[in-house]
Amino acid sequence: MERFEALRDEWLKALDEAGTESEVLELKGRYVGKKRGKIPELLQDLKDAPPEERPALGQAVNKLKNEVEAAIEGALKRVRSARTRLEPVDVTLPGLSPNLGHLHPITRVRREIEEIFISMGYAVATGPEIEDPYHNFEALNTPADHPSRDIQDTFYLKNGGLLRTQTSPVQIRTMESRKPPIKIIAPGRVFRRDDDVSHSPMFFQVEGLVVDRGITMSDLKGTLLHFYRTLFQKDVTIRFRPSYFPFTEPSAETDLSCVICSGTGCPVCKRTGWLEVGGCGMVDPAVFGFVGLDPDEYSGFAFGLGIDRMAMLKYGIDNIKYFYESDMSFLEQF
Ligand code: 2U9
Repeated sequence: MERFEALRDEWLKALDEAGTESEVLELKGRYVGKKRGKIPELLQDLKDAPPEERPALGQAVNKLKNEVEAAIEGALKRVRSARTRLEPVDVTLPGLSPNLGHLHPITRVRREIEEIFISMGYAVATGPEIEDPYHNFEALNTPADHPSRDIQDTFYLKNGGLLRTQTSPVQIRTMESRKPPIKIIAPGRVFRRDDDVSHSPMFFQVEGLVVDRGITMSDLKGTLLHFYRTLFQKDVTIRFRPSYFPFTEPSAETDLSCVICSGTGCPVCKRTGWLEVGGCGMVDPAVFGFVGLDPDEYSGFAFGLGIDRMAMLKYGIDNIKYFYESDMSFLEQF
């Protein structure tokens, strides 16, 4: 027993005097280490003690073991906190750079588009993604038997609502609540029952609306030309092809001279030199009727384009689905 007490005093003193973590760990190995540690050795020696003394000796060794282990823990805490306090930090070492991520390519292109229109004096308007048939169709002069209202094209909700198929209802809501002059773009998510390499059931659109006295189709063409030149940073041209939309009259498809081959013909423009990039037209007088504006006093132009399509052309991407798969090896390239 006396021998144990002498060992304990000696060991606790040594631990108390240890100044570094490696010294403490070295003592730990020497006292309680599984291989050749002093305490495991003492436990081994118990086998040679007379049987009647073994229980008392065993208890004493265990007590010693507990005390030494507590002293080791205490010593480790002491040297570790001393180290944090005393060791200088080299502030010139390169830090760990956190992976911050970045904006999604669709968000980037949407913001670029917004900036271009803001610089032309437009306000950015938003509205609900769940709409009612009146704002999504009726007020846009799209009667109940129009094919775009078909169950095959539109996601209808059980409560009679629907997922907006275009952002035009935002413009209807703006005209319901404000008088002209109106000059807005409505960017946002839209939904259609469509699914192939260039169509996703959910995609992003920007529509624009300008309503005032004396607005003409040449205002529309000049606006779109400036917009496409700024977005693609290229001396592109546009052409209007006659088309039909229920909410515009006259209506046109906008073709853009191919941003890849500049009009000489390539696989992206299917060798036509032109890319179909959106639709546009003069606001149909019937639409003004729905929002209580006098078509004899006011005229307006409107246009629509797909943000996904712009991003695909800008970055040379051939499948719209890449934007929505959250595949890091794709997204990290932007
Ligand atoms: C109001 C009146 C008129 C918005 C317009 C288009 C033509 C159009 C689509 C082209 C393909 C968008 O990317 S796309 O899915 N859009 O062709 N949109 S005119 O006309 C309006 C909008 C609101 C009150």
